[in-house]
Amino acid sequence: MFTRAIARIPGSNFADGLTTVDLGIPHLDQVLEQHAHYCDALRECGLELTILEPDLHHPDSTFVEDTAILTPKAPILCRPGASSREGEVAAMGPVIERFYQRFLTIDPPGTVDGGDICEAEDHFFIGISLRTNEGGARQLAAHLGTLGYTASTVDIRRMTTILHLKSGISYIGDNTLVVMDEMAGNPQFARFHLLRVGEPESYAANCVRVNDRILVAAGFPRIADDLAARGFHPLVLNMSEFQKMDGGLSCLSLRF
Ligand code: CIR
Repeated sequence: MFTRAIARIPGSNFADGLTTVDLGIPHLDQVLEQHAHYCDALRECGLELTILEPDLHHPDSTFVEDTAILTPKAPILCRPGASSREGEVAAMGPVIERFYQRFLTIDPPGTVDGGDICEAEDHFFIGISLRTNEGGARQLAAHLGTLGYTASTVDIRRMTTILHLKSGISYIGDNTLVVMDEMAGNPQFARFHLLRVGEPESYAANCVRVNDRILVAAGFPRIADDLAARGFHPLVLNMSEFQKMDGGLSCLSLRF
């Protein structure tokens, strides 16, 4: 059960952030509207929100998930792989300190983006990507080990279709992983029930279980139907403007 979440309102320079996709320039009014709906959805799931003001020094800072990993036992502050995003962590530290007594860190030259970390009960999959390097993954696995969790790595560096591990897999509870077809054969995922997402809907592989609901991106009816057929309760949200900047549902909040 989650009780809280942290989100940050997108800044007026949101469109200056990083992106690898060619889906056009986000429209600020729609960005803000979609973000507000996202926050409402988290409240509907029963969460108390801490909403941070826009940070104009960091156009990508609305993607707060990349700055920290909030485990039930302790938070770990990340060290983003993109230099333009490094300062986001310093701004998040004091916010996290309101809720936890201590935090662990990732030290240079290690890098870890929170979007590369997929928690499945007491096990953490750590994506090695263009953002999370092997040194960062080793530090993170060691921290998780001291907290009593297990961890393993999933190398996605050769995949051109996803930025972060969690763009391609989501753990949604009930021993179930939503996974892009391209990754479904990974033996590490064999012990889970797999809900496979085909190429036309692969963006929707990034979905988020929040208590008794699952946030799912709008426009991908097949995955929403599959989830409903398996007894999950999808809550569908328009993410078009965040998708233009490589962002998915999970990136917009830290849930704990
Ligand atoms: C970036 O490239 O860093 C941002 N434009 C998107 C970050 C998305 N975060 C995530 O998937 N966890």
